[in-house]
Amino acid sequence: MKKYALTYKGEVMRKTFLAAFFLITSFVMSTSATSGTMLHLKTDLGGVDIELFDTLAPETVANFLNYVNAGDYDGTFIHRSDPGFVLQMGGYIFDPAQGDFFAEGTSHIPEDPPVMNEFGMSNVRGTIAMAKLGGDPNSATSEFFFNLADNSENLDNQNGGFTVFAQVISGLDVIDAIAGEQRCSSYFIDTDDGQCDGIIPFDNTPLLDMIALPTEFLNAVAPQNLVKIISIGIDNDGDSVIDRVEDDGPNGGDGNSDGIADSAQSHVASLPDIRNSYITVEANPLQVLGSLGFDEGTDYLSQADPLSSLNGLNFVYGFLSLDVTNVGVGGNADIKIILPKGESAVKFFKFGPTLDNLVDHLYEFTFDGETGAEFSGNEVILHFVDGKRGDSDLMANGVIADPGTPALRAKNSGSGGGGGGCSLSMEGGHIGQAGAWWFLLGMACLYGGWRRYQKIFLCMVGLHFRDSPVS
Ligand SMILES: [Ca+2]
Ligand SMILES: [Ca+2]
Ligand SMILES: [Ca+2]
Ligand SMILES: [Ca+2]
Repeated sequence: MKKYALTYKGEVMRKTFLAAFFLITSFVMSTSATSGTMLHLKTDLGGVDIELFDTLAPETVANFLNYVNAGDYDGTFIHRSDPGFVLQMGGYIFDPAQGDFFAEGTSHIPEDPPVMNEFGMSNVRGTIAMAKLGGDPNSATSEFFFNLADNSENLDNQNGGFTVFAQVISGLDVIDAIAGEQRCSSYFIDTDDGQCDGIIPFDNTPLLDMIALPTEFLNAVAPQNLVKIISIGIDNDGDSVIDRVEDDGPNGGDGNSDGIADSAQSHVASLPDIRNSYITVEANPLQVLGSLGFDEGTDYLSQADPLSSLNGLNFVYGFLSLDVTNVGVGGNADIKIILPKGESAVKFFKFGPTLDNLVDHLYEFTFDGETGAEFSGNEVILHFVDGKRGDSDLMANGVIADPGTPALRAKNSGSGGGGGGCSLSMEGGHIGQAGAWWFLLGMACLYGGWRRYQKIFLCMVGLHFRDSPVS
């Protein structure tokens, strides 16, 4: 009952939006006066940097941080997209082990007691406010929404005003992109036929890559069809890695061993790779890191040309994404990547466009005297020049855009320091010979547990399909 009512908040808002004609009241957002707590929100479709209005909505911020710091939002999905109005989340989690998405599989996260309304800041585009029950100003618990447009005329004037407690600093394009995704009801010709109804109506839930007939989905909703909050947490140094994650890093949270906590350095970040082993990334002290994360990158590997270039390599770390700002137009950035002690890389691969091939592709980032990777012990130094090879925006604009999606390579699966990743070793490089594949698959099974085997298998399947003749 309550679960329904919480989503019903949104419906009340929408209906009131359509019907209401309130006096216009002017609100001015005093963004310049605030320097509140910074958060990083990581979603399946990208990251968003958020500033909290600690002093302007203290109870609401404290309530929100209780959920954030408990990890309650991690894994929840964005359940309501109303393009041109709001994008709402912070309520529901889907666990397929518990049942179907539209049945027992979906449940509301536990809620703390509601907070008193602290309306004051206006609901303009890019602000974040708490959702609440219709007709009850003091009913906000866990759900919140991004204002996609200037909703001040409506939302400042109903139900005591919706409490704005934060604003987007960067990544509003990510929020807009999520709001632009296909919603459950939009898959169907008749959009009001109950196809999206479960414990509550999920008509407005963004669903990715569903296969639908006019009246039903051919595939059940799986976690990868939802846009989820992967993580949200305090990130006061603004490098996109949650500070408590950095604090759990190597050397007591000082991965580059300079005596300063990495969580207080925007040019240094420590974060776990796909094995959950920490990697530290360090830029020049005047530069700022961002968009950091590791991805298994199986589909990048499948696009290697020639495939034999990956022979004998072991991609245990996954692909690292990052960007570097404050580089200066046409400037240099030397990025140090510190691997776990005792590990060493021998090659470095990147995935993205180059000036001579504008299509995203996998290429080895060899050092040519100006750009490329150099190796020393457990460190890799990546040399970038803004606008040159390795800078994926290919422009001299003061930003090394996504120089990552590089692959670190260990010498072999034995000395690379641990499981995971994707190992390839093909005698003679004759890809496509079924016997060799099954031999390798068998070796992979023998070598490691299911998780490693699964990754290797996926990688092999990807490579195999890529190389198979198309008829
Ligand atoms: Ca950080
Ligand atoms: Ca440090
Ligand atoms: Ca940092
Ligand atoms: Ca650039």
